[in-house]
Amino acid sequence: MEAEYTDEQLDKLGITNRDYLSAASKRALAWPDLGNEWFGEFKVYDLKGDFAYEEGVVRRDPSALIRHEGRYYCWYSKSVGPSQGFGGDIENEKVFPWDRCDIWYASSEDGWTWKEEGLAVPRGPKGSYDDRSVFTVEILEHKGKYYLTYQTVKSPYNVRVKNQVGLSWADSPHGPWTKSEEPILSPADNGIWKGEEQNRFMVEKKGDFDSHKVHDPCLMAYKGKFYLYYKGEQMGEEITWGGREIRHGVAIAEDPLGPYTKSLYNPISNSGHEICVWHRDGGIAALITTDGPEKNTIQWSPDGINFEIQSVIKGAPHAIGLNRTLDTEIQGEPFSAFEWGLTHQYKTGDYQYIRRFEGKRRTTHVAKGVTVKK
Ligand code: AAL
Repeated sequence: MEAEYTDEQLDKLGITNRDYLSAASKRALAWPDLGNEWFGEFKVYDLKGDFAYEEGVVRRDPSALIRHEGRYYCWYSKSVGPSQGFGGDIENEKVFPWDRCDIWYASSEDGWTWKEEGLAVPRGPKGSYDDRSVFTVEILEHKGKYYLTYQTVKSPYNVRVKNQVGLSWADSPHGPWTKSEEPILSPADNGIWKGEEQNRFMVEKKGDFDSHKVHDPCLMAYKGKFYLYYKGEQMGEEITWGGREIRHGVAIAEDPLGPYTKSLYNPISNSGHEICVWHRDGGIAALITTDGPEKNTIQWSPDGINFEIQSVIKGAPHAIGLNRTLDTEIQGEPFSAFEWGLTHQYKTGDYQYIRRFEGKRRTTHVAKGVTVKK
């Protein structure tokens, strides 16, 4: 049976003739009736002090911002020197800018000039699960305690190495940090590599969406529990019609220290990259960037699990550290969660630095010199 469309629907979409609907018009008519509240654009700026670009140093993947005793705080991955990739002596070289990282932190009074406070969480001793790199950190402040979740790699950092997630906690943003003895999250164990060669595309079986790596952890207190959002990478990853196969999952715990159980609904996105999630209207909102057919969308779920697209944006700064001090859970327009925060940018393939983004809802498209009455 043909669907019935109203004249208003056709008029809004500018469709000429209801008897001659193109495939595109049929798709447009099936779209949900979404407003413009989640649509906006971003600008990115250089920062001052210790977040100004520094030759020879990698600072990347900034955490969310929290405020403590009148200052903003941010955690990030820090390493030094160039990366050599996988071609050489991986035992002694650095394969990626995020290899051989430790977690450092910085503070700022105004969000523009940053002071590096020092090391927060170092790599573990030789033989431990995090002996090679600790990186891509997020912060949760909950009931006067502080929780850092981050990626971990154990040596040797070869192409097929599995990445896990670690946790450290403290009573103050300044530490001292207590590390979990074991990782709190690991890749699914149901993929099977093909052959012995260090090749991540050769598999007998791909396994779950997170069979190779669990990345970009972000811990949220939600509905009396702890939701650990993360990015999965799959063994035998392919390039699809939407680009890389990257999806997000969530693991839930009763206590911030765990144990974390992966949701049976995983994966909870079919696209994305770095996790960027925030509380909104009793649910969880997510920015989905970089990879997959639904990249460059903002999505929202009423339950932290079932996400629907709310807007399609031009793109967004990468690896966003949201500003958790903004009161955007129920206040203001949804896009106001992006009023300002931190991101990183590639200066070169070897070196990244932390910058500031500002995001603004966009409602008009006008020529220079034209004023629009709102
Ligand atoms: C980022 C993140 C993770 C990856 C690497 C560093 O974009 O997805 O953190 O491991 O790249």
